[in-house]
Amino acid sequence: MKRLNDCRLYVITGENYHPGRTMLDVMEQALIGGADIVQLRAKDTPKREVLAQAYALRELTQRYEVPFIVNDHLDIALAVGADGVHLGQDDLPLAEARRILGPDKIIGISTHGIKQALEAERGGADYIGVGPVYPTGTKPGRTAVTTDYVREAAERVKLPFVAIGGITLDNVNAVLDAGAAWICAVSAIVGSEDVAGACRSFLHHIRLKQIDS
Ligand code: 3NM
Repeated sequence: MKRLNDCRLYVITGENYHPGRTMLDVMEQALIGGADIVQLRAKDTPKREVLAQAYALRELTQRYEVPFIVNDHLDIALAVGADGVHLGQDDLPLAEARRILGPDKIIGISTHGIKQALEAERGGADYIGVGPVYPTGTKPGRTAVTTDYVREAAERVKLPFVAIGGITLDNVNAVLDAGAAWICAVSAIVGSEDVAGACRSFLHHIRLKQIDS
């Protein structure tokens, strides 16, 4: 199910939800709001807990028929039958991940500049992340790549790419104007009081831009 060209809104699990909400509640609301690909990212969570969350999200995403990606943990992705993995620049190299996962699983790679993007493309990634577009507390300590890199990716990268990092309803239009067709947001969605509504609003902006161009 590699339908990445059609993806518009990628929602990743966060560490901070609106008070009183569980991860599963929030992700279900995101799916109701139209998230069309979901990633489990749990950097500071014990692995057995990540595994349990992955089983639960696998079941949920199957019900909504959207691809399910696991950040970093190939073993967990394989164990739960996820659709793929997302890897950072310091995680397992792409070639090794491909050897383990085979040709059918989705592999996404975080990139922070055009050199990394072209390398991931040559190496057989299925999509790349382009970011962080703006400074973000979700991935602190990384220099923002700004919409300049989004523009460069739109011009030079043939793979589907998702713009990520500090994207909110206030700045998403600038990211779309720079050429992104696919947007990822964590805090602006999972931290919202109305998660489904936040997703609908993002999708509204994305669709308006598509109609425009
Ligand atoms: N990866 P928020 S930025 C998980 O640039 C992640 O590769 C990034 O969260 C990258 O929408 C990021 O809350 C954080 O800024 C995205």
